[in-house]
Amino acid sequence: MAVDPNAPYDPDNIFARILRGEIPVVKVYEDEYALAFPDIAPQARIHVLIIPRGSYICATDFGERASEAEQAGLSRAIAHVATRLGVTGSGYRVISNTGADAGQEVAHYHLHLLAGEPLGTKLI
Ligand code: D5M
Repeated sequence: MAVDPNAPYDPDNIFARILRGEIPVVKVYEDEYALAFPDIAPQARIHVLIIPRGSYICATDFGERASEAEQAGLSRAIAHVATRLGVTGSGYRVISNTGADAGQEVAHYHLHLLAGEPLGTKLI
C-alpha cells in the first residue's frame, strides 16, 4: 500500500527495523547520519538505498523537520556511497518517491541510487 505522507511516522516500518539492526542488511556505507544498503529488488545493475538515521517519512517531512546537519549529512552520504561504489566517473541516478502518485511503499525517507549501466529513462 502506498505511503500516506500525512500519517504519523510508523516506528515499525521496515527501514526503522533495519536501522535498529532487527533485519540484517549488507552495509554499503554508514555514518552518524545515514545508512546505505542494496535494494532487495534491484532495478539496475547497482541499486542502493540511502536512508537517514532520523525518523522521517518522506522528502517533505525530511525537508521540513531535519536539521541542517542531518540534511547535509544525507547529501554527503550520497557522494560517499557513489565513491565507494566506484560510479562517480560512469555516473548514477538518485531518486526519491514521496506519496501515492510516486509509488512510495516504505514510510521512512529513502533515496534510490541507480548505477552500473546506461540508465536511459529508467525510474523506480
Ligand atoms: O521503495 C522501497 C524500496 O525498498 C523498494 O525498491 C524495495 C526496497 N525494500 C523493501 N524492503 C527491503 C529490505 N528489507 N531490504 C532492502 N530493500 C528493501 P519505494 O520508493 O518506497 O517504492
